[in-house]
Amino acid sequence: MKAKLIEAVATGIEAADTNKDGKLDLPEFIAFTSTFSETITKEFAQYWFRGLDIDITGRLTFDVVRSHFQMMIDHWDEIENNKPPVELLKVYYRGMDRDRNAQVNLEEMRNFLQSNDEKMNTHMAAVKLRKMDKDNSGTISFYEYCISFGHEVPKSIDPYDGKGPSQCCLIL
Ligand SMILES: [Ca+2]
Ligand SMILES: [Ca+2]
Ligand SMILES: [Ca+2]
Repeated sequence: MKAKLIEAVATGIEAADTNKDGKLDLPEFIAFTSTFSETITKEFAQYWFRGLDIDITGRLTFDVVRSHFQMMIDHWDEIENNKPPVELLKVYYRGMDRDRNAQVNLEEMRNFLQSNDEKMNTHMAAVKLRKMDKDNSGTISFYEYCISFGHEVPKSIDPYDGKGPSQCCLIL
């Protein structure tokens, strides 16, 4: 898959822009992911897209798509060894956090895991959640999520890079 992904990043992004508006919407993004992997489900691609679409515009610039997948290529071995870099965890986390409250609850986590694994059920998701939930709040903060993958990050780490809903309300 790595070789295919390198090729897709080099030549496939603009080609996936079928309506030629200079950006990738969800169907175009799904078509793009299918050029380098046959195993990515439509549901998982949807989570992926949501995680990348930090401004919720429904369209991704070529730059966002290119730099994201280039980052995956650069960190390929870590990802394969289940130690994805924090930048990738941010994308997963934002995808999971459907209501964008910077907490992932059991339902959000189960739905995300199910998109990638049809055998996943609520019980299994709950076991995973409990393991990650260091402060026993019943939800997973981004800090807890990073720690569970072995990343030492500050507690204040923001999965939305200052573009999330909580920041917008502080300014108001
Ligand atoms: Ca387009
Ligand atoms: Ca949430
Ligand atoms: Ca927690």
